[in-house]
Amino acid sequence: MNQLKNEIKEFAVSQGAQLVAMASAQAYNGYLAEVEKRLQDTGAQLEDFMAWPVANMPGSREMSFFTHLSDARKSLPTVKTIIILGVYAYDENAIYKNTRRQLRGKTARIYSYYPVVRQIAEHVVSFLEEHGHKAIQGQNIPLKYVADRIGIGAYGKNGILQTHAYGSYIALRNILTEAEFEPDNFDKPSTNCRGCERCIKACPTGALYAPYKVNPKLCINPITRSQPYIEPQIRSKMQNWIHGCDICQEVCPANKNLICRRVDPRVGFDPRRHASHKNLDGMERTPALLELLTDKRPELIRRNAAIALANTSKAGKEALAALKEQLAGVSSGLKEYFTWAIEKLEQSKIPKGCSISRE
Ligand code: B12
Ligand code: SF4
Ligand code: SF4
Repeated sequence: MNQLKNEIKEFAVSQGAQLVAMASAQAYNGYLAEVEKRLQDTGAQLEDFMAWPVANMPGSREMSFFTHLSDARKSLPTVKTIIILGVYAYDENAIYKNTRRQLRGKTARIYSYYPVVRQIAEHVVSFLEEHGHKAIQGQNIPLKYVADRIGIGAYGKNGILQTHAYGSYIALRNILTEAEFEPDNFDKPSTNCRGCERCIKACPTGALYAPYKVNPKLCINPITRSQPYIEPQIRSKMQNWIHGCDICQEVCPANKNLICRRVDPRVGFDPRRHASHKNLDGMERTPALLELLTDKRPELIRRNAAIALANTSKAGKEALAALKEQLAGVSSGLKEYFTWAIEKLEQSKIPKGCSISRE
């Protein structure tokens, strides 16, 4: 089996994985206790976590998703080994300097690489099956928690797994298999986290409410991807993020000296295979805000683009004209955001010290 283990690792690397590690399948009870505490602290519900209920799972609706994650046997009852894959996601498209002055929206770096790590995982599953071992792939376990325990990396205070070679920009995925492999026994790495708490200070909405802890109700990531209504005071804090948010990773010194990789051709998104990307439609490559406002895009993206324009310091006349042009045709749901964005941009044009007459 050791030879097959090495072959699988070599195969995953040949397919583009930077990290491959194996752990024995077990239940993660410490994880569940922490989730319960998180739910109590924040009053968050399943939707806030971008999670989904799991049918027939005992316990509350909120816990069903996490209970499912907490034990790999709930996804594959005969599982013996968990294989974790990691793909480095900081590429040449991810250089976002000064985008708040450039009518350009930002998308979370790791999301572009979910389709990449998923495709590699699918190939590894086929490889295992060809060798007679049942396997499935997905996000069936608490990936950071398991990766931290087996020593692929360690938690930062921003709540994200950090690695020495790739910082925190690593897209993770698991394979569960009936094949029994010797678990990897890495030395626990010293953490990259310097404890500076820049991540906590920089989080614009206060979503990082304590070291390691995220309130999903305030996190820009789920807000841009789902939330039906965004309060005006949160809109102003969203900067120009239109799908996800990387602020707590951008400010982190552990990510400062990363060398960006070449873009993997598989980052092109596939809506049939990854539900959370159904709104992107190739946006990672052309996140120009004015184009995202148009009715060629889903409502959620148009809403986020309007908010991002309002938060873009040099948006100016061009943005105002585009928002006004679209305003007449937008749905009643979108109208509020477009009107808010227009007002915010018009206000920002008024020189300081002037007052507005409302007559
Ligand atoms: C639910 C979820 C979310 C929720 C909740 C986030 C959260 N931090 O819990 C929301 C929607 C907000 C979210 C946001 C994001 N997510 Co998310 N998310 C998940 C998901 C599905 C489960 C995570 C989970 O179990 N959360 C529950 C909490 C309780 O678990 P935990 O964060 O591991 O908490 C542990 C620590 O707090 C630790 N702990 C507590 N106290 C202490 C003290 C010390 C000293 C230490 C060391 C540890 C520690 O114990 C807890 C229990 O184990 C995973 C996929 C998966 N199946 O694993 C992706 C996942 C974690 N997300 C991911 C990403 C990329 C993001 C975003 C960066 C996306 C973006 N750019 O917009 C943001 C980051 C926000 C942040 N700062 O965490 C990646 C992370 C990759 C990585 N390198 O770590 C994952 C693994 C998905 C993937 N396939 O790669 N996410
Ligand atoms: S910003 Fe500082 S405290 Fe936060 S994760 Fe990075 S090193 Fe740790
Ligand atoms: S992803 Fe953005 S909003 Fe969410 S915790 Fe990090 S900095 Fe805060």
